[in-house]
Amino acid sequence: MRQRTSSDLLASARAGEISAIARLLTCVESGDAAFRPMLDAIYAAAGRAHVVGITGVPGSGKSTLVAALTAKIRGTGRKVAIIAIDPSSPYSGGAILGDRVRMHALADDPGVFVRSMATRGALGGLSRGTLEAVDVFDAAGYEVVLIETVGVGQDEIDVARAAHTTVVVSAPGLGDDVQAIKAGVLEIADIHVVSKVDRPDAGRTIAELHAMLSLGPKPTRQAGWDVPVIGTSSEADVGIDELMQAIDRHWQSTHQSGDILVRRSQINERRLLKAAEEIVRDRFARQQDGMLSELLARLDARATSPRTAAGELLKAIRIESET
Ligand SMILES: Nc1nc2c(ncn2[C@@H]2O[C@H](COP(=O)(O)OP(=O)(O)OP(=O)(O)O)[C@@H](O)[C@H]2O)c(=O)[nH]1
Ligand SMILES: [Mg+2]
Repeated sequence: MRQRTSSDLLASARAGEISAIARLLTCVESGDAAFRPMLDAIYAAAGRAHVVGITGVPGSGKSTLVAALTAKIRGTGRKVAIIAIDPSSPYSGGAILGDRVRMHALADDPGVFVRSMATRGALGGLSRGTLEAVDVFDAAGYEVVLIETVGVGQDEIDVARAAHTTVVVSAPGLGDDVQAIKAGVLEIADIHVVSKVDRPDAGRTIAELHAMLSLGPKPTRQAGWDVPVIGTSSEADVGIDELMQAIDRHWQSTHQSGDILVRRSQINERRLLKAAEEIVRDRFARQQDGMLSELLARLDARATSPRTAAGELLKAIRIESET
């Protein structure tokens, strides 16, 4: 078979060919420099999708919610891509698994693509591959990209920095306090969800969250946007419509306020700096035997300082665009 060129692949992906999308994802994940022109083409073709981060503590019902939300969004005709970071359930091989009828319907839907990404970036949080996977889906015409991350440590902050809209999920019965109340997490939410409202203890969780929001500093993420608290039940199909509408409203609001331009620019700045950092790290790693060990010896002897040594190293390895 003829080797497909990158523009062939991209065209097939845009036409909705699943195998072409899968192939592009494999290329971006490989990180191989040979695919850089393809990445450039993908990036150039991206820029339309609404990237929504869904985060929350383990077991708060994120995956179930993502499945229910995806079904709703599909109902409006939009295509949905799901990226699950460190998933424990219930995704497999590009489809959503589950015993619920709704999820079965999604499993056979060509307008839904699920990608699990088990690895984290070397620099912590979301890996470069995650954001490049977002570009692939975006370029392939998926209108909505949902990124599910388990909210442990830095991840929820990281997903908020990569998404246009961030949904923080809390659930009743996972502890005494509203789990969202961790340093920095209240502020990153554009939308709060209290899931599992079919449970009797959900009312208390919602009340606690409202109390926290009224006590805490006003979220400064976007002026003119009141962060809603939405109760949902994926089991009983409660609040999912409302959540979809809030997500859509937030998207429109960022466009009306011009905030979308700021967010896009912030996302690009982080990506640029991370990419540069990665290139430098790569080069440093390859420099192990030569100058690096010599500089380390001088550092050990305190014959130079880290800052001066770094300057010498950077000068010597001459990082150029071919990296
Ligand atoms: N009662 C009730 N249970 C739910 C609901 N949504 C999810 N659950 C249950 O909560 C548990 C965790 O759901 P998941 O969707 O896997 O939660 P998660 O946040 O994705 O979990 P991790 O990915 O492991 O962090 C499962 O046993 C679900 O069946 C709901 O609306 N109501
Ligand atoms: Mg999950």
